[in-house]
Amino acid sequence: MKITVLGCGALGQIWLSALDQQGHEVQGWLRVPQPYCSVNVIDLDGQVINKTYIANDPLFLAESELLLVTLKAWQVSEAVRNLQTLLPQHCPILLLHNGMGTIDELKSLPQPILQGITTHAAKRDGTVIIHVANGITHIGPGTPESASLSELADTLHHALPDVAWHNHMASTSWQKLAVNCVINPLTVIYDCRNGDLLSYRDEISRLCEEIATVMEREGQHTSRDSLVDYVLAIIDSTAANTSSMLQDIRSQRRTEIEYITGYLLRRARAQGITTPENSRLYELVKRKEQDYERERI
Ligand code: KPL
Repeated sequence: MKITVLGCGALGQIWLSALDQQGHEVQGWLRVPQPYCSVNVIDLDGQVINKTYIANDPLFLAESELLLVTLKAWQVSEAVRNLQTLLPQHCPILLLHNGMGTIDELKSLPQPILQGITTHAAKRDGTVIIHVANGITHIGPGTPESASLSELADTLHHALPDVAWHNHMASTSWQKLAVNCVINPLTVIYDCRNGDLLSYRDEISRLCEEIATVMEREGQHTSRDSLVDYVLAIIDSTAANTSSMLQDIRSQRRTEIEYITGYLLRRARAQGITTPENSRLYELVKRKEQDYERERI
């Protein structure tokens, strides 16, 4: 397949090299236009992959059979809209990021949109991307036109396993949102690794209670206790991780809070539910973000 990967950060580089190794024709697309992009990845076996791919080629884009978007949630809408007119109308757009809300922003586009969530973990060490943990990528339809694209899961699975297709992504997306609403802001507030959150069980429980209430109203069958169990299991399996939000805060980058807790709060407001614990964390993360954004002005 001919595939354009929009966003050449850690996840983008891992996908570019995996798809290339599987024999797909790939190009990267960068915000600052340049004709080449470099991939510098240490894979799970410790093998170093150092390659250069073409980038930002509009002709390649016009022939692409998949646009894989690995940008941060807050970058997605604008970047995809900028490319949309160059992209064939039948070319699926697969969004792979934390949080929810981007599908609502893009659903008027003619291209079929797919939603994806991944548990692969990667970290940047200087100019090198280290693929630290294997994971599962869940994909499924984000708009009705993409419901028939399940074979894409097989194609992607051969490049970077595991990839699972879900006809209904809402349940998977909400579960992941719940995890990110708890782990990401708490690691920022306590400036700690995921595993250290085991000391804050009461807070986790209060957050999950609010999240479960919103999810139930959104038609997701869940409970505080099942969410707590799920979140604790993820804390345990990612104990050594520095959450993506804490990495963003430490590097003074914009976080995905608007698409994680922000999305939860918008749904809660629409349902007339109050969420004081989640609102408090939202405000605290926003304040940290604003502190360094103000310094830049
Ligand atoms: O998705 C994650 C993130 O850091 O964004 C978790 C699951 C919390 C793992 O670190």
